[in-house]
Amino acid sequence: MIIRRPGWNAPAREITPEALVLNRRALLGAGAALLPGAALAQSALPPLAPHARNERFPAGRELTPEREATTYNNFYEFGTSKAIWREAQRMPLRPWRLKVDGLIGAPREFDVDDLLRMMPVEERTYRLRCVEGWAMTVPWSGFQLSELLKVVEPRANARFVAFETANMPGVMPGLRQSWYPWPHVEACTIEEAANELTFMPVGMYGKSLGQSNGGPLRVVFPWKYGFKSGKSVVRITLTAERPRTFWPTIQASEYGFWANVNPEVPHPRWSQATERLLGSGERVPTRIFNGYGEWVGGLYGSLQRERLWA
Ligand SMILES: Nc1nc2c(c(=O)[nH]1)N[C@H]1C(S)=C(S)[C@@H](COP(=O)(O)O)O[C@H]1N2
Ligand SMILES: [Mo]
Repeated sequence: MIIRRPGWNAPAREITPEALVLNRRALLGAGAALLPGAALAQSALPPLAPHARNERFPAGRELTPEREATTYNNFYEFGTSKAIWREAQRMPLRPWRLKVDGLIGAPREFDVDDLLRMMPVEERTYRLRCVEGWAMTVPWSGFQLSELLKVVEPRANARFVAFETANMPGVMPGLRQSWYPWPHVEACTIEEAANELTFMPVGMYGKSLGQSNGGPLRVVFPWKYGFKSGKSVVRITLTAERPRTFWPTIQASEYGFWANVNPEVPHPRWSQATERLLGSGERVPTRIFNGYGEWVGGLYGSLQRERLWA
């Protein structure tokens, strides 16, 4: 039985796109493409199972053209330019395992495809604001992190959640830049992790998540600057102490732990008052918490002495 709740629409895509089915067959038949280490091209990724669209978090702006969102990226493991999408195709997306460890019932390891069968996958459109001043609006497919937390049973003393990115020196030329503190780890509090906005995308625009946007599995915090939204996650660790994270280690005065979006708090080298939309190039005002204050504003009442906005 289908129960319709307000804000929920019929499944966005009930029909498997034909091209994906055909590509998958070709891939399974070809065999060679499945040799260990062979990258799965975006077009050959397993199609996403049909899932519902959750419209409780209206984006209030047009979707960024898919082409822009998938070819203009920050993914320093592949280099510091925005044009890493071709290079990133070399990262194999299967097999992919996610470890969850630290202060939980017992350490767990999930195959990403098993995880997708376990988790309630849905589509949500979020705005994403990079600290550099550009922004995009993307229909992600994924699951709420809180659903995974329920499964792994956090212990009472777990206060932080860290997300670690894959470390694949063979295909990630950026790792040779040894002055960066690899692997990429960013973290949040357990309250932020449990918030209903914290999402683990496995797809975008109705397709499996490709390499350049952090496939096969990433995290997104739509109310924080984009550098908190770690890509290609292989490990989630619950801790009692605040973990040492990537960007604050590089430059704490510019990129802090909290990184909540605030147009009134400039970056030391530029204003954060406006943002440039990928695609149209239009400049629009930036909103506090990137417009998500209704859901997350309450998380910070007792933290006023922290540097919440950098
Ligand atoms: N592992 C990893 N995750 C990362 C980054 C990175 O360099 N490495 N860049 C971050 C930054 S600065 C931004 S703005 C977003 C960009 O996500 P997108 O390329 O999907 O738009 O990813 C974030 N996640
Ligand atoms: Mo960013």
